[in-house]
Amino acid sequence: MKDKNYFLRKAQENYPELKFTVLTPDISEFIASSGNSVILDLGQHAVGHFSFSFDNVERFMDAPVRLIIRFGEDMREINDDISQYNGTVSKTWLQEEILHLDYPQKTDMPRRYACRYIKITVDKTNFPIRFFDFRFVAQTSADTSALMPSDTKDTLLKKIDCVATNTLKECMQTFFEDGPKRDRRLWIGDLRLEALTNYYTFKNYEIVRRCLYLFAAGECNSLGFLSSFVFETPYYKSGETHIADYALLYVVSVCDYYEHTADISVVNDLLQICKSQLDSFEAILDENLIVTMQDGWFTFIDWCPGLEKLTALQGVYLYTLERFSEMLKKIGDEDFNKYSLLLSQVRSACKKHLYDKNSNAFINDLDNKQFSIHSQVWMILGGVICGEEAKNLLLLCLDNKNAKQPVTPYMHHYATEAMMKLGMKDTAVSYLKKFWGGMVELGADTFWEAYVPDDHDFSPYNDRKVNSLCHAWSCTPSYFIRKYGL
Ligand code: RAM
Repeated sequence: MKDKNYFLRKAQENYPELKFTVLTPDISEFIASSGNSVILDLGQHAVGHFSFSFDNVERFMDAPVRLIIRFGEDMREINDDISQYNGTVSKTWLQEEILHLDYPQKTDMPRRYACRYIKITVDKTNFPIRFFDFRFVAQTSADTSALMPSDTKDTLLKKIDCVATNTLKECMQTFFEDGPKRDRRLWIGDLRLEALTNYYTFKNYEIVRRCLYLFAAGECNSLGFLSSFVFETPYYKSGETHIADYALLYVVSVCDYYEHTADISVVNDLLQICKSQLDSFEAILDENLIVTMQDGWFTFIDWCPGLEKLTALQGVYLYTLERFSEMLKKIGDEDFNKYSLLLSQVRSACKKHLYDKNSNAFINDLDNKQFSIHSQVWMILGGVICGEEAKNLLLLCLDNKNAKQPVTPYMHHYATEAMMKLGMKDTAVSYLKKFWGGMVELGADTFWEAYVPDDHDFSPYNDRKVNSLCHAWSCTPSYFIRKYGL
């Protein structure tokens, strides 16, 4: 019987092995008095546990010491004043601890951190103390010894590829995390892009299976859509958020898995869930075959403020229907005709109801006449227009400063994918170099959750300090570079 227990058992069978590496920072010891601080540099982004020792110098400690230890993914996080925090997500994600230690000892800090820099501030000690034996035990389930270098000859692409694979490596823990600093959980949208990049890099199929099963075990909402995220610690719990586009992208993730493994047993386990996601979506189409927005869920698409999302969501639906029908055809499933017929009907409906013939673009009343890159990209990925017509529209919107712009590497991924789909390889390469290369120029050693070239303080959560600087969905340059031999 394929119930929650079955799926959780399968998820457990595919538990990936974590690999540990001991890192030592650039500084091996220092002596400090009250008010002194030191910044350790691990030389690379790392996810794991920190330990250190300290001892008396001349005078024997006669009172506890009070230390403030800050972990930063970059130097801005080390130097930020975190007493001023205005974010919409919990301040507790900021990585800082206050420790009181009663006597000289080796201290193993119990929590896991994501950082490159560690700042130790001695807030109070009665006498100078000496710190030494700094160790950071880094962990990942990615097997870096199995990673082949990319074949690209282009220096910037080579660099981008390294940063991208590093980002993926850091997010590969006991499942694909969205960000090892925040939210440290498994989200469908992130999973889809991590798995895709993983097929061309670390090739860890086990972790993909685990993630697919973890979602299958989750609870659907009243409309029938899967949870958009799951926790596994301290015990399994599927999230209460249901994102329409993520429910669809779960189906795409299963199709990707089949494309890269031909593993029919996993597909058979998950096929009914995939069908139910598409059928639940079909149930909320109006008489014109256009989706109707529902209470109790939200549509993601991108963190772009003020974005109207209906057209883009409809594009995700088409994209999913196409991928799913292709897979059903390959596996000889009897429902192939049903979904492929729906695909062509919905495509025609989108051209009729979402496209504006005067402006030759997907601008419509359902999205309050908003012109966005998001809508154009998803309608192209959904196959509503193609060839020269699609190329012209894509170039037009990319060039239009008034069009709503992507703010996450997630949405930039799908824009790049649209270019590749239309055979615009050169445009895609320049786009990729400009966007992801921009982060490299700013010193990124992992790619960020959000990046707006004109606004380095942009945050989806109203405070940059809580942005994740090593974020799963930004790892896809390695997918493009390796798949298309860039
Ligand atoms: C944030 C995370 C995650 C994303 C969701 C929608 O909480 O950044 O990566 O998938 O939003």
